[in-house]
Amino acid sequence: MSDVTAGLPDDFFWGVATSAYQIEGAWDEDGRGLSIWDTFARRPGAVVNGENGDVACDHYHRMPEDVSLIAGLGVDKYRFSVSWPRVQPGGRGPVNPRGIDFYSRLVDSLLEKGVDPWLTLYHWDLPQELEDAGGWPLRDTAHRFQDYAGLVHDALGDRVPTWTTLNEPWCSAVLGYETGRHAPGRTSFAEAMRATHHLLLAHGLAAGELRSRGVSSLGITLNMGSHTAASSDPGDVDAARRADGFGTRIYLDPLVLGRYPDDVLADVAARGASIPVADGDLAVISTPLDVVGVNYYTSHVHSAGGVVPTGRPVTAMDWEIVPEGFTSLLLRLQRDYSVPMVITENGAAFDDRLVDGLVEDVDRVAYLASHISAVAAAVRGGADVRGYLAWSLMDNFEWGYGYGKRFGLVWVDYGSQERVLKRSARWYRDLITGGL
Ligand code: IFM
Repeated sequence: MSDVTAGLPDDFFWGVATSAYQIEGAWDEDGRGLSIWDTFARRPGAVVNGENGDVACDHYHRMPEDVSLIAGLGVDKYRFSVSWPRVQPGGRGPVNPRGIDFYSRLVDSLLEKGVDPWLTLYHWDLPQELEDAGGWPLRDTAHRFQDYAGLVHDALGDRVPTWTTLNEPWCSAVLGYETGRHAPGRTSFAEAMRATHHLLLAHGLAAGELRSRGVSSLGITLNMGSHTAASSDPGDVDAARRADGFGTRIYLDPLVLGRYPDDVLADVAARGASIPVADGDLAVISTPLDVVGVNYYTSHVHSAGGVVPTGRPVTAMDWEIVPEGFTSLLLRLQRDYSVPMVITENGAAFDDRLVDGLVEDVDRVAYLASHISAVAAAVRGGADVRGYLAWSLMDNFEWGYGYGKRFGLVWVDYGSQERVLKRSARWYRDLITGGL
């Protein structure tokens, strides 16, 4: 066994991940409705170079060859997301048969090639009509999500074993409604807090819906990192506490422990906002989970004045490379929440170059090796981590950064839509199939 994976159990699984808006394209085909990202990306200045997901990796049309690519990597699982406006265009009403058919064919193709489909219901592409009605700050959106979960399950529940409700609700709530850097681009802390609660409620309602239909592998995916104080100065310690509170505990405490953390509620109130909890919500939100999906990219050191750079090497996103923060995060999650975990995303953007048909992305190989080692160290230390899914299968639309940031194991030529395995893809395949 490779040193990188030392201590991982024999049934540890491997995969790759993507999301609908980042790869599919076909934004106006086969009855797809508009999503908040279609609208936001057209807002001047919202995305670098004015780029958008209209075409992206054209995966909607190239799905069969992409499934062959996935299977060729030797992975056990492929995590994809369903585009809500593709299968239920306005976010209400009946299913769009042509939209759901795409996912049905995708699932069948994966199963034919021996790859387990892992379905995420929501990776940030809210139907625009629901945003126009109030978006995530509106409680009704959570009920619309429950209905949508049922529609997707009606069509795919017989073939998809693993279901994730939401991907990274922090991004939906905070980047979407507080900082305005993601769709829908609103800038209100109070709305972000309402959105946070309604996203969690949406998760709980959908989880209950799926559970009642017999789904036995159910979870939510959160983006998290380790937060440490730059010094023992009380201002620094409090900054780290707040970052952890708003980044991790505001989600996992209600999800796993059935309550919001008191210190976070006090922080929210101090900023003149509130979390609109109605009777019974916390019981819904804490519907038991089979798995918590962990998305890890970096960790932060905090001072009273903000995040403190530590001088470590960074990725093309300017994110510090901190594998040991990954180990400590997983051990802490095990200690505080004790739920099975899967790494649903981990990876890095670097300034890759295609030279003579090759992409020698040795920095990505080093990143992946050090982070998989970090997971293995956490497992040896007692963390219950069941699998690892690399972000991402292929280069794709990196939200506000457009196509300039490449996270893929596979290079995408956006002109010709040619796919080229990077060195990291070959390395990952060899790791999984025992060649390393
Ligand atoms: O590309 C994103 C993905 O959509 C969600 N998690 C983080 C990735 C890298 O920024």
